[in-house]
Amino acid sequence: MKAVIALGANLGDPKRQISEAIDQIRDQIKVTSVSKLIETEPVGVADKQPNYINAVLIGESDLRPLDLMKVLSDIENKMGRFRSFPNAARTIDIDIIDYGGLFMESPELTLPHPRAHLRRFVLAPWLEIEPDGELSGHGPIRQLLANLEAK
Ligand code: PH2
Ligand code: MG
Ligand code: MG
Repeated sequence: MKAVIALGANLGDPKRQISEAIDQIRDQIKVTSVSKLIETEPVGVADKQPNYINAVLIGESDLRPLDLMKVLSDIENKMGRFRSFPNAARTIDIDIIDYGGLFMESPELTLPHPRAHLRRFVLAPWLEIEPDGELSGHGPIRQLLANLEAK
């Protein structure tokens, strides 16, 4: 199944951490494309935070969703991710955006990512590597991005 995975970091050495996380993901699943690393302003955070580095990759995996999530959260933990409060600045964040078009809702994981359609920092790098990509339940990412630009 195709997995769309978003990465973000805004503490430490974000570019290095994003690259390191991508290498670690490559060790575990087949990665077929990786976007450029982009710098973005923090979105939806209450406190003052440094800018983020964001990227999106597309991979191929047959793991069950929660097993894929475990692979990714183990990488976050190994890289020193520390959870203080939601949306706190972080050394690395790895989110599953869409996984084979699956819909699921559990305390651990919601698919597709419930806020992805509103996040330029996810949609723009995704569009770069998959111009005809679609977010399940929301439609073409090109259109979703255009909706945001129009606001
Ligand atoms: N992640 C968040 C909250 N806000 N803003 C940007 N620019 N990039 C992110 O990755 C990001 C954010 C929560 O995961
Ligand atoms: Mg996130
Ligand atoms: Mg996350």
